[in-house]
Amino acid sequence: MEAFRADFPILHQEANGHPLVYFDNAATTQKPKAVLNALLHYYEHDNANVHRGLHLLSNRATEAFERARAKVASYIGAASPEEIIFTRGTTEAINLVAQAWGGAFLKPGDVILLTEMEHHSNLVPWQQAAAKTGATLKFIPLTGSGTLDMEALDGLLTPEVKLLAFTHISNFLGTVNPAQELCTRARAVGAVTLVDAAQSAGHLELDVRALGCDFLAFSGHKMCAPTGIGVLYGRAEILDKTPPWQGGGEMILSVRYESCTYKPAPARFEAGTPNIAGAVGLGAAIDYINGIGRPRIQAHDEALALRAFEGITELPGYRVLGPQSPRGGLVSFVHDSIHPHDLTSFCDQKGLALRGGHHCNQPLMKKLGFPSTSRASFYLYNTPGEVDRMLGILREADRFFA
Ligand code: 7TS
Repeated sequence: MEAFRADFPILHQEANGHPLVYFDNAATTQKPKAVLNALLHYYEHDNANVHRGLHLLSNRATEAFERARAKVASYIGAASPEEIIFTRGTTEAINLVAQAWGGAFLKPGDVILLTEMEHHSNLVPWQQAAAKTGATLKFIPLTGSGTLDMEALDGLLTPEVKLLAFTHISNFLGTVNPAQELCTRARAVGAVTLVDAAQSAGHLELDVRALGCDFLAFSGHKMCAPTGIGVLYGRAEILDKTPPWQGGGEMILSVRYESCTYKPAPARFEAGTPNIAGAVGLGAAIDYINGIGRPRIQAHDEALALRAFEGITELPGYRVLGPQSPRGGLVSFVHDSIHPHDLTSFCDQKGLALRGGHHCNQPLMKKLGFPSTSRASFYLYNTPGEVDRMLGILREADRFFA
């Protein structure tokens, strides 16, 4: 995999006088030249607005935009490109579902079932939907090792549950949730399912039909694509009955002064000029990832996470949170006596980019009793040698702060 490092120009620099080690991939990944070139090519050759101009460039831009939609559809096994809605990212995709679907179908007495390990993006929109509709929030608890308590699910999955929304991989604990089983069991009580695939889409193979989910959301920037582009997959039957959430150009069939009629999905959910270049970049990112192969990326990321898990666990003073396996490509850890912010800053001084903070998981962080943690998250261009360098720096920090 080390050969792929050459595709990422940004990796080849020093940080604070040391070779950069970029371990903040759960926040955002770096972009390969293939994606940067696709953006440049689009702006140098094809740039125009989509779906409207009757001219050559507009037609080329529209074709590039729709080609990207088709690539996304096949990347996640959707039945057709009409099931793919372009959004700003995971956050906007979930807000779309919470406001448009939730606003239309949730009512007092209904239950929105989440898990205790959701990113704020898959929590706050549901708090808002609950406040507006009178629905109630409930949470699948965690076991001591940081996995979902699947036995508690039996009692929670009552007919009142109208929606189960859960993260595929926790961006805080690294836990991989049993997405297919969760969707099957939710469907058995008639609940709609939403999978937050922000931490899985760039790392492992996804097949929305095999998962059996109704909605799935992810962000391009966590899988080699630019920021500002993301995806909401919605099963055709459910999108057909979901009303729009934003109004504007491109989402209407005809408009009178007092009222209008809407286009079918996905246009109904894409009001205004979309992020055309972002979609083109996402298409290029998908080609790039497919060229390597997700099973290879997944095996690589998981091997780095395991190496880090075992290495950090053996260091004096440190503890890794979450289960050892199965685990996505990240580790969150704490030291007995060093504040995570001091530790993360110490690492930065050595050229190692970690994330320190609450990782947008404040309720769980509070429940577990930590102010924050340090997190290392890996991607296809990281190496075992970099993990070993991190272990050396963490050992140094233990001595430095003693
Ligand atoms: N869901 C999960 C599981 C995430 O990890 C993130 C971002 C989001 C949703 C939101 O994605 P966005 O692209 O819309 O912002 N996670 C992180 C992180 O772990 N550090 O920074 C952002």
